[in-house]
Amino acid sequence: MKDLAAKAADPAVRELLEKARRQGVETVWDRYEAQLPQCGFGELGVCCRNCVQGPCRISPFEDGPQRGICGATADTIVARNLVRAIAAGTAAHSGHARHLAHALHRWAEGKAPDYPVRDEQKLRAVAARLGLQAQGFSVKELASRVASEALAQFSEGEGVLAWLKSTLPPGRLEALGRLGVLPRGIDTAISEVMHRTHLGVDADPVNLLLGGISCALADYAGCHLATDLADILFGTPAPVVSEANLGVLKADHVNIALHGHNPLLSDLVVRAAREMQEEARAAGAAGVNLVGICCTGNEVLMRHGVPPLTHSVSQELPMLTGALDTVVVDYQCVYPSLAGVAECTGTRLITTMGMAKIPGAAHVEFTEEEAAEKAREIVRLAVEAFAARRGRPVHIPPHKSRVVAGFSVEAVVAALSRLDAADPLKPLLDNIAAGNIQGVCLFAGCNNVKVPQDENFLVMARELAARDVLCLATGCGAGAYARHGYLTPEATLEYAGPGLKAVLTAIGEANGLGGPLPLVLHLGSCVDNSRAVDLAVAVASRLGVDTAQLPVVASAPEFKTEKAVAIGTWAVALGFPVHLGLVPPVLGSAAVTEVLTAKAREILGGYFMVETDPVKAAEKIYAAIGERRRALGLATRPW
Ligand code: BF8
Ligand code: SF4
Repeated sequence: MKDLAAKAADPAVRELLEKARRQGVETVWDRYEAQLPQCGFGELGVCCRNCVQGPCRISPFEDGPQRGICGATADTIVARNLVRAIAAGTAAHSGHARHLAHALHRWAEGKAPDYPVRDEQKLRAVAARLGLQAQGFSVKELASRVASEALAQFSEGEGVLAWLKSTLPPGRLEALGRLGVLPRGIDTAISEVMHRTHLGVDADPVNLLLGGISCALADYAGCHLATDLADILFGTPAPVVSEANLGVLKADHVNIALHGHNPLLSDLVVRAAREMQEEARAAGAAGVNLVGICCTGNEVLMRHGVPPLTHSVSQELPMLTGALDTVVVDYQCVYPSLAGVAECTGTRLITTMGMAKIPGAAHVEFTEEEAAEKAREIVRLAVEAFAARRGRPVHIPPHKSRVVAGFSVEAVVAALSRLDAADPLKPLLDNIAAGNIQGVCLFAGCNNVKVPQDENFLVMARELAARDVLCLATGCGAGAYARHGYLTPEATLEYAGPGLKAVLTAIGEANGLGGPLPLVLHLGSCVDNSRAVDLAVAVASRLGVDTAQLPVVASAPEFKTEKAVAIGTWAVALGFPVHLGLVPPVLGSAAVTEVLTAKAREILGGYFMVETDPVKAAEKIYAAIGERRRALGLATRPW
């Protein structure tokens, strides 16, 4: 068991990992071990494959090659690799956003009947924020205008992108403008990074990093767009109670896992499953049981209370229960290894996007025009898979935790307004000023096979909450807290410091919960990091300070993907300290490392800090919060 503890903090994951071992099913942890020792050049970021004269690698030792064949230095290569990662992350988030914009646009044109506006209030709020005249327009007309505005963000335009201009404080926009890093279009920014990192274009590491920051700001616009449009199409989340972890599977139900990112597909599967319970019963099941994996899981938890099953590195394991009939995926963070596991366990793996197929999986091509029909087809395939699994042994680890999720900004403001209807942010600000809340930490990002799954998230939230730091979470980080019972009032009573506990209790009681809000507030999927920015910007505007002065920090303690790199970079650009729990592949360049950790602070206010030990990381975050409190003239407490 000791070596299992080094792989995952979640007992359900460990249980299935042991089962995988017994059955000889290969997992991500086995493949990681097979990769060891990993390439030191790659770890330092000094390997370049940007042309076919290479691959070139820069020696960390003085007597080895110090330049690539074209003459590129370690500084150039490290910077180029980093900004290419930002571009890939931006392409993923904004591809997701564009997909939503197309659906809204097609609905407005009468071509995608399954995507009506479900939250007119949000549509009107977004239109107003963008400065669009709404009065006198029908919902369809307004949807068309908002969708057109959204689609216009992608190509090169004049002036500041509407989604940046309408969501960031003017002072911050001015500062970013002076640095020349405001992107002119989302796709423009991505393509410019690909251009400038081609052989023989930009060789200046600082200039390259500025290009990366510009692209990361385009990523922020894409994330915010995705959140706004998903709310318009599927509803703005409100607090919801559910459960999380492998124990949410039900042996006698058709179990369908929704995995990937875009609610465009998963939200319709939720609706189809509700209508098709009878078909499931006709096949001998007690009903259809939907569960979520990764960020799609977050989307359907936030809006429908669908229980999250597992996250990120443990995504292969639920099939080993023998109870999972179908895993439906769209795109991003879906391990291709799922196909092999599905073959062993008889699970049906269904890909749905033309651009994201997996050899060995069934494919149901999703289209916006026939979305509801495709969703029903998927549920039907799952019912068939259930019928085929009867008689096979099932073992569901008995672990699950209660979850309270659904904290959109609108929901947080509504909860706060029960304390002060005229000025909802005031109780939050007063408590920050009084020190009952020392500051805020947003936990974001993935699990990474190099860290015992969830461990860093759990340790850091406990350490910080005990010191009255308000914890927010998104993505697989929020999933970790969900599976370990941290999204509950009980966790607040157990782990929060006295000030934080009092504040969360006052808000909870004012909202009729009879107890505190959860220890960690679940804001949604990774694109929903934009919700955290909205909250921070609202607080900054209310205080009349810049975001870089707020006692607010972001942390990605187990980050993995290029999307996470893009998010971390825009968080720095918006003025926040960002903690990373793994060492990013930049240490091969002292110059790049210096820019990310020190220079960034001078010019942006935000900066990266790397700390792999979770207790020390919490201490550093607390120190960063304290430093900002002191600068605002607020009292601090020692660690
Ligand atoms: O967008 S946290 S592993 S699922 S990248 Fe992926 Fe990372 Fe999970 Fe969501 Ni985000
Ligand atoms: Fe080598 Fe330069 Fe080509 Fe990179 S771009 S592979 S450093 S020659």
